Amino acid sequence: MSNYSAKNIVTLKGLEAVRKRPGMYIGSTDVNGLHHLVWEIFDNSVDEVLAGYATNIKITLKQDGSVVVEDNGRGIPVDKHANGKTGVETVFTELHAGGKFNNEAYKTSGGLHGVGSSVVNALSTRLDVIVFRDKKVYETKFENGDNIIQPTKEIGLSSKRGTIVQFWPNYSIFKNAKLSYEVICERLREAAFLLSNLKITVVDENTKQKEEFFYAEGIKSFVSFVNQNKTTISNTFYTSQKDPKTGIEVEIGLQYNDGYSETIISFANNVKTRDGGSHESSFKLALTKAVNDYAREKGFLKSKDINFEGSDIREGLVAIISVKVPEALLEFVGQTKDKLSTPEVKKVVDDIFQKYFYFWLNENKKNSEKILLKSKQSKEAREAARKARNESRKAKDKMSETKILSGKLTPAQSTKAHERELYLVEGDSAGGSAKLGRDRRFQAILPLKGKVLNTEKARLIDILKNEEIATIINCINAGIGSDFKVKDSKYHKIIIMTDADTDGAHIQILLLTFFFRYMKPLINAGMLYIAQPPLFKVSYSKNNKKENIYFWSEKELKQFINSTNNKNLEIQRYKGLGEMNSDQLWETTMNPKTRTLIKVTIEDEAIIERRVSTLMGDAVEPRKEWINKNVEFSLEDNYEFEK
Ligand code: TSJ
Repeated sequence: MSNYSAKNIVTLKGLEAVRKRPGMYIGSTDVNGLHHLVWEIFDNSVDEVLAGYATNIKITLKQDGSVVVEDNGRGIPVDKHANGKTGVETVFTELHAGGKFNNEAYKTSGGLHGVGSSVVNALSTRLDVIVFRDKKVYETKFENGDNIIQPTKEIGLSSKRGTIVQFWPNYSIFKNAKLSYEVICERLREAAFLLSNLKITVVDENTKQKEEFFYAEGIKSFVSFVNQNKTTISNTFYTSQKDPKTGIEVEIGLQYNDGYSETIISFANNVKTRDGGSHESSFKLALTKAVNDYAREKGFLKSKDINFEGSDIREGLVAIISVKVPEALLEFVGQTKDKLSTPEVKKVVDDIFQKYFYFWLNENKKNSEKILLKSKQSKEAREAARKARNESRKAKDKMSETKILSGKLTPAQSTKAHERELYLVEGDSAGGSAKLGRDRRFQAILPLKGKVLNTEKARLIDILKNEEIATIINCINAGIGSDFKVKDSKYHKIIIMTDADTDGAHIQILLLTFFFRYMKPLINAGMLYIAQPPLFKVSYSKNNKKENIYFWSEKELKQFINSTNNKNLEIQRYKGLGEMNSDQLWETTMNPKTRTLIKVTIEDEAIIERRVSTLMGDAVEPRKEWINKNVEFSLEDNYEFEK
């Protein structure tokens, strides 16, 4: 570790540039951008952990909307530099003043992280720093970024070490955004899995919640966490190795459950690689090779049998892959720099994983037997599903497509997929209103009768037999599962429209489960939406004319009632879409000019994976209970899948 010095600090632009175009630095000014501020500060403490000087990090959400991040590291340097500023002042007022503030061997961040603490300062109305260092306590305060209202000064003595940063996000930049304790916990829990010697505490003073994350077994604990509510069929395989030639470190944990989905979560230098990359693809190939080799060696696959495909071996797999790549070799690609492209990683992962996993298979006979059996069943199911699909394709060729869908889909007139929207509507009566109310030029309606199949506990072959699901697949016409091609989708928006009640939420969850499992690229492309029908209608007379006004939450309704002098209000609470006539449905829920749609996004794969399997794998009761507890039937401008 070299010493901190002013030479390493490069000044590029003033903080004004950040305030002018915040999105350039933190991605957006919505709730994600707001959370970026927290990650940015937190990552600096993580660097201190990686450098070997800190073991604890604590994050506190204060009642006034500010955030406190503290660690027990060496404390940000407070000595003065050539520019006349102290270390702390430099860090927070000069853009890209990072230099040697980052761990030299490993860049901890890719993508949007690592833009610098000064960006956080630029986007905060206030920021206070307290440094405990060399038995002294130093304080520095900033206002609106550049304005140093309290230059670094000694304020006392202490034997403690560490840094405390408190910042007040500028909420006039992050309009309406609110920090989420849950989102912060999810991200920090993940950090604790990746850094097994780190203890992270999260406190929310608004709700008096508190959580501590410490996982001595790191990635092994991560695997157990994802599998927590599932029935596992193997022990956890775990290895952590370093390749001496390249300096690349590989850590892999995996365990099988009795389900059918695969969850692979990968990281490069502690940054999640959502789009995978060389470490993930190499892992998959190595897994396929190891299992096939083992199956041949043990005579489980005979010479006449063809090999398992990779997907056969990945049913029910939970795997976490973490690689650490020396900065000189580190390369990311893709629009969001979420994909590792370092080619050297391939051989290293392949060599290490194949070798150690093959050992493990040999040493854990009971586990390997189950894995082989499961792979065999997957292979058979895959072959059967292919057959069924071919048959249904043949059947479809015989009948005209319109005939299959007759009486179900009401198509749109436009021939251009990018203009078309598909409404999946709960129930026939609402479907009728939607048909009458829609704009026939670009909106298609598919009414869903009764309950949608729970796709979590079924194999693809049975899912294809389900009429509702088969119709949806047919309408979208872009394949399913590994065959799904988002570019072939016949619609650019798929909109789920259900009643705002428990049953509606249930249907939503079943549909989301289906899309999550079998058409994930559609969600990733931002093409899946949830319609928001209003909860209340208020009618009143104005100049002898009857007027209707709609509300999406009780709060809005109450505000309106309190603000109006009109005493003759007729309030109706909508219990379902069926209570609206077609005009009302168009006006409130379907007209692109006036409607509110919620885009479905996948925020955190591990959490969703766990939640989907917990909720969907179990009986109906826990699911209903969860919906009642967690689904709020009100307007949300940033709905996430897990909501
Ligand atoms: F960057 C930041 F200001 F946002 C921030 C930095 C926020 C928080 C909560 C903690 C930190 C931070 C920085 N914790 N620990 C450090 N360590 C250093 O900056 C440091 C200390 C000593 C030396 C040295 O060479 O003596 C070098 C560094 C980088």
